[in-house]
Amino acid sequence: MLPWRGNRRIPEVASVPVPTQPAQTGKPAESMSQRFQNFIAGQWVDAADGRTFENRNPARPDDLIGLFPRSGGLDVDRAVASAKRGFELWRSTPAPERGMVLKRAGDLLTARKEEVARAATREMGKVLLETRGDVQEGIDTAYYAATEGRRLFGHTVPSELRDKWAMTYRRPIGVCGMITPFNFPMAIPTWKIFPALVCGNSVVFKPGEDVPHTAALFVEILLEAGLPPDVINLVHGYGEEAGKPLVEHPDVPVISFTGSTETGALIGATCGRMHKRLSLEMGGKNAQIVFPDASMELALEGVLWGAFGTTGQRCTATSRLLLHRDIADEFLTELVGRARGLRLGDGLSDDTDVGPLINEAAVEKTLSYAALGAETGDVLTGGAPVTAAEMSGGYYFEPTIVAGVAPGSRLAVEEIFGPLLSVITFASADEAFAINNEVQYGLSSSVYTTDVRTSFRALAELDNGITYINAPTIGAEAHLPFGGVKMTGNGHREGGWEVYDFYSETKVCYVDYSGRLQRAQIDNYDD
Ligand code: UN1
Repeated sequence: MLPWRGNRRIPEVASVPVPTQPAQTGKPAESMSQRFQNFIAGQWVDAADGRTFENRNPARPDDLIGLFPRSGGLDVDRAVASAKRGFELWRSTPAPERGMVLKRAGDLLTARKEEVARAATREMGKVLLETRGDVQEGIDTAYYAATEGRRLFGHTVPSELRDKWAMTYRRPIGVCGMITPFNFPMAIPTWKIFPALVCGNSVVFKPGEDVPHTAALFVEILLEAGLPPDVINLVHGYGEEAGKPLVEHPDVPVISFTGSTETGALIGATCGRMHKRLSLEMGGKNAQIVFPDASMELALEGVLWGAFGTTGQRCTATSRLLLHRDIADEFLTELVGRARGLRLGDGLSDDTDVGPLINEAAVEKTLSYAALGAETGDVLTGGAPVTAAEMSGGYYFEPTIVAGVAPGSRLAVEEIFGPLLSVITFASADEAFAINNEVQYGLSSSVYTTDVRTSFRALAELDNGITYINAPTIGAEAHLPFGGVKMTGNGHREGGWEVYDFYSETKVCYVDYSGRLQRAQIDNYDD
């Protein structure tokens, strides 16, 4: 059993069914064939050309969750036109009032937490304990953003001239295009959409094609909370067909994307050419570093959770374990035993520790890295997909640990996004920190030690946006800035207080009440 399950069992809500037909007014129109729709210009509508794609449960692919619109450029055009109208309305709504809508969204998410968590697990596979946490992250983000409606501080500073006032305030920017991944189907959309909304922007939301149902529930909740319809538009579909026209649309000045570094580079090129404001959250190759003075129990629990929680599908997942050579053998023996004890299964089942991967392509990718591990290292456990008939054809992969990985080799530097942990040994803090830093990514890092000097050296020297001491590489809190350095990001942060800068434009205001021409940067006091 995984350490994160602990003793504190959350009582199951008795068989809450995942609705295929949300109950509120303004609901997506769905037929008996579970057909979902886009939300554009205040209406639930099909894709312009009527095409659809299937959304299936990765734990049992014969479970068809529904058909969703396979949108294209025309749908995006309509959504952007609507969002432009919404922007005009929303920008003039007082920010505290905008905040109240988010407060109600937080309340509704709280009331529907179990239902949304179940829908999310059904479509993307991670265990219920985790999708509940995912929804909770959205709730926390809602309440933080709601109160920000009463702050959104500008600055008032002294002017260098007499009888002159100088200050700044924040203005909304316009239509924001939000492109989100599958792994946090509620938290990540809320990280982007709530701050954008409280700042007065409108939104076109293109969720990951593996998690459209959670996105539909989210939009439904926003509408029920009182968000005016044109302010939020939902366009389902694939990145190349629906995401690309959104990124390229001239009336969308802001893009926020979470996903692969490869796709982020393409988006970055377009946004650079079109002078768009862009926030990128991309790959990671996060390391947990364990020193001999650490609590071994704590470090073992940390790496199990960091590497195999969410089936390794977090940008913050622990993908490398850096072990001091003096403790490596003992630590690995214990770790392998515990990894073998993890129970794979449907995330909706109470007995499951690790759910399936998101799809077949993810299984193949993880398998190719496991094969590389067999060639170049030592596969201590796992290494193969689980195809047993009793697993309902789900996309399961054994938790895999590869030891003897050479620093700089592909297993040591490439993002896998699956349950595969590469183990590297080191002899000194200098060496460990250098190995941590030698990858192109820089999201999170974790150091297990009881030495205060090693701890503070790590905080200073590790090239990551987030460093944990005695905690795993995953688990960032919603009210602190989230993001990474190097190829993980492009300098922006989500969450916390910093994200409000991204979603607002600074207006500088000078008011001269001297009644005469005063010239800045010129000595006015002696004339
Ligand atoms: C991600 O993996 O894309 O810090 C986000 C964490 C979570 C968020 C992860 N709160 O692991």
